[in-house]
Amino acid sequence: MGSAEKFSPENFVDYVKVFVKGGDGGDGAVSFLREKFRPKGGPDGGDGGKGGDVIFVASSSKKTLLDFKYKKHLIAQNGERGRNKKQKGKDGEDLVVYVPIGTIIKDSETEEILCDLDEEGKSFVVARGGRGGRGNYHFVSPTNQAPRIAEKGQKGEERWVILELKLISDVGIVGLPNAGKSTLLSALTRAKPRIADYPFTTLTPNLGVLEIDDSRRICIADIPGLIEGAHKGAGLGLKFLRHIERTKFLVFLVDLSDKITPPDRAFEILMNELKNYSQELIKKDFIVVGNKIDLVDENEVERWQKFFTDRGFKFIPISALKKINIETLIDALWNILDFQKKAKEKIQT
Ligand SMILES: Nc1nc2c(ncn2[C@@H]2O[C@H](COP(=O)(O)OP(=O)(O)OP(=O)(O)O)[C@@H](O)[C@H]2O)c(=O)[nH]1
Ligand SMILES: [Mg+2]
Repeated sequence: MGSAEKFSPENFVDYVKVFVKGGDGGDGAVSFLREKFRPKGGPDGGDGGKGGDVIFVASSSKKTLLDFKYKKHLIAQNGERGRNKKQKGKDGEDLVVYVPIGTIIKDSETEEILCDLDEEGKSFVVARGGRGGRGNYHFVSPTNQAPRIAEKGQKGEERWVILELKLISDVGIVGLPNAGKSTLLSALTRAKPRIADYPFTTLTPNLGVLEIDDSRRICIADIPGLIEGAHKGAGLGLKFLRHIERTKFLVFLVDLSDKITPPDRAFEILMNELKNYSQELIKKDFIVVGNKIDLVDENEVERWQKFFTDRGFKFIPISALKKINIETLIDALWNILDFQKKAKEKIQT
C-alpha cells in the first residue's frame, strides 16, 4: 500500500456531499405499422429502455474522495425512447463510480448510513434508473384497437448523499507532533511517510502494512500529530481522528526525551483530546509506546516503565529511529490483535 502523503492536504478529501441520479426510463412509443397493402396496420410502438443505475464500488486504486471535489453531480444515462416495429429503446448505461475502501455512504438529510464499502469490490446501487415506459401496442383492448397512448418512462431515483472516508486499519498510532509516529510507521512497514524534526510534518494520514509472515499482516495508520486544544481546532484539529475510529486498538506514542511535554503530560493531553472527539475512541484497547530511548538513560526509561505499568497500562520502550526493541513491539501488536480476535470468536459462539 502506498503512502497517501503524495497528496497535498487540500487533496486529501475524506468528506464530500454529492448528488446522484439514476437515468430516466425512456418513453414508450406510439406508432402504427404501415405497409403497402395494409393501410390500417396495428400499433407497434416499442418500449422505452431502462435508465442506468449509479453504482459505487470500493477500489484500492482510489485513496481519497478527491474526484468528487469538483464533480459533485453523478448522473447515469437515460434510457432511449421506444421505436416503431415494437423495437425497445436502448437501456441507459450504468454509471460505475470508484471510491476508496472504507467509504461510508449516508443519506444527506437523515444521515442514515446506506452502505459501508469496507472491502475491495463491494458495491452499492445508490440511485436506480427508471423503468422504461411501455409502447402503445400493450394498450390494445377490445374497445380500442388503435391506442394513441403509451407509457412515460419512470424518472430515475435522485438524492444527495454524503461520502465519508474512514480508513480501515488494525492499529492507529496517535501522539503529539514529533513523537516519531511516521518514523515508527516506516520502521514497521514499507510505507515511506515524510519524517522531519519539526511539528506537523504529517498533514494527512498514512497507511502501511506490517507483514510479519505470509499469514500475518497488520495494517497500521499514522495520523497527524495532536496538540492540546485540538478539539477546539488547535493545530490540525481532530478531523483526522475519524481515520482511527475503525482501528482495533491504539498505540499512544510518547517521546521519552521530551522535556517540555514529558510522557505523563503527553499521555494526558492525548487522552483528553480523544475523549473530546468521541467517548467510543477512548474505550478502545491501547498500549503506550515510549519512543527515542536512544536519547535517554536507562533509569529514565525504567521510571516511565514503572509510571505507566503502575497505572495498569502496557508499556513498551523503543527507538523507532535506531530500531531498538521493534521486534518486541511487533510481537505485542500481533498478540493483542490475536487476543481480540479470539475473544470476539468466543462471544459469537
Ligand atoms: N533520536 C531519535 N529520534 C527519533 C526517533 N524517532 C523519531 N525521531 C526523530 O524525531 C523527529 C520527528 O519524527 P516524525 O516521525 O516525523 O514524527 P511524527 O510524530 O510523525 O511528527 P508529526 O508528523 O509532525 O506529527 C524526526 O527528526 C525523527 O528522525 C528515535 O527513536 N530516536
Ligand atoms: Mg508524522
